[in-house]
Amino acid sequence: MPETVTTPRVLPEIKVERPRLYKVMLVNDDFTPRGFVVMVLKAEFKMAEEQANQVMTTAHQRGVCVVAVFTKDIAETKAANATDMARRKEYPLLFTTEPEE
Ligand code: NFA
Repeated sequence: MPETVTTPRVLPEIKVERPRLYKVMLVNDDFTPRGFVVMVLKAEFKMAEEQANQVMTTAHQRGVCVVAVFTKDIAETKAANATDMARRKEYPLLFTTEPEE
C-alpha cells in the first residue's frame, strides 16, 4: 500500500522564554557579627572576600543589599541554606528572595 507523504505548509512557531530571575537579599540586623555575615556570603554564594565585605557593608548601612540573582529554586535554596547557617549559631541573620522586576 503506497504511503502519502505530506509536507506541513506552516512551520510551528517556537517560543522560548527565559525563566524569571529571583534576587537573594541580605537583611541587616543589630546582632549578627560582620565577620560571620562575610563568612556566610563566601561559603554559600562563593563570593570573594572583597565583594562579600562590600555586600555586608551595604546591607549594614542601607538595611538591605542584593546578594545575587538566580532561578527561583536556586535562589530559595541558597537563601534558606545561608539563613540556616546563622540559626545554628543563634544569630537573627536573614536572607530573603524576591522576583526581579
Ligand atoms: N549590623 C551588623 C553589625 O553591626 C552586621 C550585619 C551586616 C548584619 C549585614 C546583617 C547584615 N554587627
